[in-house]
Amino acid sequence: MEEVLEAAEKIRSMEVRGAARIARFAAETLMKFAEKASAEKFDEEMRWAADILLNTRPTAVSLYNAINYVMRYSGENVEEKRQSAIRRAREFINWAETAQRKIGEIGEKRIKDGYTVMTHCNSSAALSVIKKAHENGKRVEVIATESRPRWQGHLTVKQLREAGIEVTLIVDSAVRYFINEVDCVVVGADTITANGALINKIGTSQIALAAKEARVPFMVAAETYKFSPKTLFGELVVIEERDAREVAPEEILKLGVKVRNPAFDVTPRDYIDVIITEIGAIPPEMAYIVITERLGYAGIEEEEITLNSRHFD
Ligand code: RI2
Repeated sequence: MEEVLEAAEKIRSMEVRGAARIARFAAETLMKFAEKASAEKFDEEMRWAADILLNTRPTAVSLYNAINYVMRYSGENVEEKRQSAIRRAREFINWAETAQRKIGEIGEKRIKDGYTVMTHCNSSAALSVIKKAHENGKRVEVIATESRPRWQGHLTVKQLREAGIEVTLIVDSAVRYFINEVDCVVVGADTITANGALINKIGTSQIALAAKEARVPFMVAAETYKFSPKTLFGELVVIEERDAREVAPEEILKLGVKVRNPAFDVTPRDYIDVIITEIGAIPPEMAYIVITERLGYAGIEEEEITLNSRHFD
C-alpha cells in the first residue's frame, strides 16, 4: 500500500509526468499491487489503489483510461483475477509503447526535408514524430518553447540534442515572433474530447492561434487512449490549477497578489489540421468515432462509464 501512495505522490508532484508516462506508470503500479494484494479482499484493495492513483492529476484522460483498462480484469477466483489484472497491465503498457512508435512512423510523413518544426512542452508522442523524421535522414530543425512554469521545454531540448537534432529554445511569449520561420507545429495531447478539441499544456492554444493566422499546419500527436470517453456525455474536462508557488516567489505572494496557474488549456478543433494516432492520421472531427469504435464505447450508457465497466474490447 505504501508503494501505491508513493507512486501517487510521484504523479502529483510531477516527478513522473507526461500523459503517456503517467498512464504507463499507473498501469505498472497496479500490476505490482495486484501481485501482492490479499486474496480475501482482492477487489476491494484493487479498487482502493485505482482510486488513489486516479485522484492525483485530473486532466490527462490517459491516466483514467490506463487504470480503467487494468481494472477490467476478470476471473472465476482470486488467482485468475490477479493474473488477469497483471496481464491487462502488460497489455496496456505494450499498447502505449507500440502506439508511440506507430505515431512516429505515420507523423514523420508530414515532415519534409528541411522543415523547421515548432513544439511545446515535452511530449513523447510529438518527439517520436520529429525523431523519426530525423532518423529517416530528413534535415529537421526544432523551435522549442520553455513551457513555463515547469520548464518542460528544457527536457525537450536535451532529448532532441541527444538525438542529434538542431534545436532553438525560445520563451513562450516569442511564439508569434518566430511563427513565420516555422513549417509546421507538432504538439502532444493530455486529452482529446468527443468534439475534437485538444487539451494540452498551457500555451498550446496561443500557438494554435498564431499558427492559424500564419497558415502554418498544426498537428497533434496522440495515442487513442488520450481520447476521453466521459466527454461523450458532455462532461467538461477538468483543467488542473496548480500551486501559485510554481509561478510566483514568496515576496510576490505575500503582497496578497492573486496568482492563477492553470496547467492546461483548450484548443478548439478548428485550429487542428490533423491528429496523428497509432491508427492513422485523422481529422479532429473523427474523435467521436475513435471513442465509440476504437475504444469500444459505442452504445454505452453514461452510468456505465465507471472504472469497472466493459470497454476497450
Ligand atoms: P506525451 C504533458 O503534460 C504535456 O502537456 C504534454 O504535451 C502531454 O503531457 C503529452 O505528453 P504534463 O504532465 O504523453 O507535463 O505525449 O503536465 O508524452
